[in-house]
Amino acid sequence: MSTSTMKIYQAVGSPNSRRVRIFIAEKGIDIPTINLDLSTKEQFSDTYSAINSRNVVPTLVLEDGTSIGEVPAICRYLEEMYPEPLLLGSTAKQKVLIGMWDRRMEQEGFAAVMDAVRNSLAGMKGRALTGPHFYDQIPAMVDRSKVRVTNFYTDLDKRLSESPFTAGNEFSIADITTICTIDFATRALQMPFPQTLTAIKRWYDLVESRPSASL
Ligand SMILES: N[C@@H](CCC(=O)N[C@@H](CS)C(=O)NCC(=O)O)C(=O)O
Repeated sequence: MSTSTMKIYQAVGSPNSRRVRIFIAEKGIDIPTINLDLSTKEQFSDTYSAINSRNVVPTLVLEDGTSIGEVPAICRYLEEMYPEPLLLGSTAKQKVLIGMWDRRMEQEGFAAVMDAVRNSLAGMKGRALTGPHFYDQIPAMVDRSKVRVTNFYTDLDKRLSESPFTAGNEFSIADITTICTIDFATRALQMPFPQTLTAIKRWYDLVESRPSASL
């Protein structure tokens, strides 16, 4: 389905952009994409600053020029506009449980990986946090963040031993955040989940086989 009047600004190697790419693919919609090169700091150009004043990707720009930043907000808009298949739940209970698990995956997993990466990589000097302000790296945070990632894996394995998907019986946005977290930790921190965590392995093989996960 074409949505030719919206546009999505994103970056190829950005895990937050990937969350939205997978969400869009699961919806089966087609949104024109504009790629930014974060390595040349294109997110700070005047043109993009006018689109997203936090200088981060992704941003969804609507037909009337409205900019929507923040992954959960972008996904909420797309869910409202293109309900099938539902990825944010149908009943009140399902919606809040999916919201709860998505937020937990983001805070306990994704943010921990991001902190370890941004406080350690030489290329991130002065960019320990995303956004328009510049923050020094705190090397002491790296080890703690890696412990958080290890604990995230243990807690996730327990959850997935009790539930087919992250937020319950159905695939949802929470699974998208989870797989993006794991692949980001594997690629950027060389911290894949331990193969002894068999519940994660069962879930990962299932989610990785979806065509959207290749994006
Ligand atoms: N909370 C934001 C986070 C967006 C974010 O941090 N994006 C990263 C890429 S994954 C970025 O734009 N980085 C630019 C930079 O490092 O200056 C969201 O949900 O969209």
